[in-house]
Amino acid sequence: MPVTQETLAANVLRGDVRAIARAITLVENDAPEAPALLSALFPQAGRALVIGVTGPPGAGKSTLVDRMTAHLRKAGKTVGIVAVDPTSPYTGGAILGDRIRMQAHATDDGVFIRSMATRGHLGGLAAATGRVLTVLQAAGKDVILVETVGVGQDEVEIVGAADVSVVVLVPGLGDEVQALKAGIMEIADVFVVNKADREGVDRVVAEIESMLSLAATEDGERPRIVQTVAAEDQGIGALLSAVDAFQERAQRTGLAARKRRAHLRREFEDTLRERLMRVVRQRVLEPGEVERTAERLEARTLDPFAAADAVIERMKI
Ligand SMILES: Nc1nc2c(ncn2[C@@H]2O[C@H](COP(=O)(O)OP(=O)(O)OP(=O)(O)O)[C@@H](O)[C@H]2O)c(=O)[nH]1
Ligand SMILES: [Mg+2]
Repeated sequence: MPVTQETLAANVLRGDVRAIARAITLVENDAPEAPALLSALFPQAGRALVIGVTGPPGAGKSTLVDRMTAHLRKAGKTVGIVAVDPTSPYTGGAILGDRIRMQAHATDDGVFIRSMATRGHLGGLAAATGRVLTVLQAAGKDVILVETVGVGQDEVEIVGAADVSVVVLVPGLGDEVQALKAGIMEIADVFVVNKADREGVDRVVAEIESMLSLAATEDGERPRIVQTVAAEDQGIGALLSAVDAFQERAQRTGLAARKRRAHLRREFEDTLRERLMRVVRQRVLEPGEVERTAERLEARTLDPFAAADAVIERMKI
């Protein structure tokens, strides 16, 4: 018997693992069934606490996520994990590594783990991640952990869209802290200095502190800096406390609501842009028109503004 969309949505809402996996595949690939499915799930989403975890490659993000999951499970919380993996598509070594590391949770129905490739998403990676989060939220997960490598703008954006953004650094990065500053430092709600069993922890902490002392904050509160040894399960409780403390404060000050609204506005705008382009491709552009336009642009007999305006003109809007 074929599973109807309604049954699929109902099964996701029940938290059925196979239904969640199937639904994520549909929305990630922007399948024809995706819009109806998301419409059914969206009203039930929005209750989970979304924690973004980012940082340089190899900082220990997956190990941290794994340990945070164990702690959250002990506290009776259900957990969704989304690892946005740059070693796409689908066969990267890092995914395999994450899988093995997180195998401890593989038989636990209260944990759902999913890796996402970073390329090949219609409308972009951030939009695809948003859709995947909607599924996991509707499935009733209490906490969703999103891991990305903080190197690309997309990945930074995804973590910035979480309720709480955790930036993971490690000793011995040196100038990298400087390099990372522009992108991920400013989205940090909580800093983690992982691999605190290594030399140079104090220096990294001092660097973060001096950087934070220069930054203006809305309510005078600065992001907390937590030291962890993820591999030894040290500092995880303190990290989760810092996350909770941030979220409590954010809810009190209204920052949490503002963050969520800004994120949803973006999600709407991204989706609209993507849908508009699709309509234009299907109904307005003639076969080969884009190529012909490119040729005229190259010959400088047409400019991009005029070309775009001409298309809009034909849409009669
Ligand atoms: N010494 C030490 N090693 C750690 C610690 N935490 C993680 N590691 C090790 O660091 C390596 C990388 O850990 P991962 O958790 O895969 O790091 P990641 O940031 O997820 O890596 P990517 O996803 O590939 O960017 C592994 O060999 C871990 O065992 C720690 O606190 N101390
Ligand atoms: Mg990882």
